[in-house]
Amino acid sequence: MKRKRLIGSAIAISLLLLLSGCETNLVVFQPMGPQAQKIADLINWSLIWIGLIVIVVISMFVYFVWKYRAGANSKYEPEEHGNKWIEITWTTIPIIIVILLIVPTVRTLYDLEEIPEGYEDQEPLVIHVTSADWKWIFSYPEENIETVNYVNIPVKRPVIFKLTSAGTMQSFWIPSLSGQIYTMAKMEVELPIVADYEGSYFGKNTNFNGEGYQGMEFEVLVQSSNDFDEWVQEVKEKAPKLTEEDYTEILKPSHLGRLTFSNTHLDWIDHADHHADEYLYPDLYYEHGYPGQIFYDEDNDENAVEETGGDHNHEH
Ligand SMILES: [Cu+2]
Repeated sequence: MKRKRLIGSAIAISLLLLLSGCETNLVVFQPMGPQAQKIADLINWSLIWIGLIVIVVISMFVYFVWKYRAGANSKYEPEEHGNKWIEITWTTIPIIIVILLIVPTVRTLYDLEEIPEGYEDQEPLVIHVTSADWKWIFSYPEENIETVNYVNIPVKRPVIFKLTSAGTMQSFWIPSLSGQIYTMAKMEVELPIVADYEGSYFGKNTNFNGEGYQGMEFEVLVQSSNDFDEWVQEVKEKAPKLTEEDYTEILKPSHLGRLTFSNTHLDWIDHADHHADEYLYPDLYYEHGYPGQIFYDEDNDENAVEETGGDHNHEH
């Protein structure tokens, strides 16, 4: 009776898991561009091998439990030392497994840093991405326009995101189109992507950085190249100019809706530059009634330079 009930609830739980799995939108398995496709392929490849390993190991476990059960006639010989065949087997198989998983992983990692095959001869659209708590700022230097919390890109044209942060570290992720990449102040990382289908995709910050982190989302609108050009033209004509004062205000920890400007902050600051100011406002991060704090590492070289009045002066 007891066992029956146990099996019954196990089936119920697995059904629940499987069914909820169908309802959840697993974006990672619905790639909308070549980069996301490579990631999905790698995940599938790994899942196949992980599945095979699990099946083999559990089958062997069940077999040996059965073979050496009480009352069975199998002879137990624990002295396997010196058995060349067994030792070669349990050394070779893990090496093969590791190679099968590592080679495609490393190859994919390098592939994701390049413009995908078939798109190399097109001129890529360069978009600077600046993260601040808790918003995403997109600057189009060529078009001289800037958006906050949304980014429009043309379909089937390579886009190179050049990412940096104005202060704390964030993580940039558009699950339908790309892998995840960290943004850091005073440095720049590049993420090339291509979107194969028009449509609206979501992107978000996946790095915990304070109470507003979960609202740090943006929309990626993939448009036909005509629609994109029209949109750029419209922004140039109708959007207001961004001033340095407004921009400093934008960088403070807050949730903003969508903003659009007919110039870019790159005119006066590039946060990727090693000597750019960091925009950190610890007083504005209240947690359980206490303001935030910047923790300095005692043996951090840069702090040492600041204390002795070096050129890294971030005070205002
Ligand atoms: Cu510095």
